[in-house]
Amino acid sequence: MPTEETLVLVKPDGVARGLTGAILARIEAKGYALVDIRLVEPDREVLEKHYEEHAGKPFYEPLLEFMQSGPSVAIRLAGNRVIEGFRSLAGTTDPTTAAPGTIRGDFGRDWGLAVQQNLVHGSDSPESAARELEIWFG
Ligand code: DAT
Ligand code: MG
Repeated sequence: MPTEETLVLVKPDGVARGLTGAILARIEAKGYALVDIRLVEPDREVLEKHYEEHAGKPFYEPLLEFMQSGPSVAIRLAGNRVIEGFRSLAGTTDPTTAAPGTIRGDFGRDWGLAVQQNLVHGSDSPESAARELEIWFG
């Protein structure tokens, strides 16, 4: 089976809080391979494509605003079952209730802001991964 790839983002809160290294350490300790990594400052058009499934939801506009509040780190990550594996490392969406031991569970919480600032993004399926890697890495 060919090695799978996924898109990981360390979101603006993760970069601003100086957690990029701690997050990368967990990814590397798990044994996944960094294929490409770059600091990005996406414009609205990129974010509209990335989050198209959420267009029209109540958190959509605040989410796009938050994602433009500072740089993110985009990572092309490879490994066997890496899509599922990184989602497991990240923890569930709401950082308040994400399990301890996960990135979101250990480093994230609800800051009382309009959008959950949950530190990382990981693609949720092979189709999403292919689509999102094209958006962020071309
Ligand atoms: P995930 O990032 O776990 O794949 P998602 O794709 O459902 O979650 O949502 C994308 C992002 O949008 C998520 O990381 C944080 C934000 N978000 C999702 N649901 C939310 C909600 N109910 N309130 C505020 N922000 C939300
Ligand atoms: Mg998602």
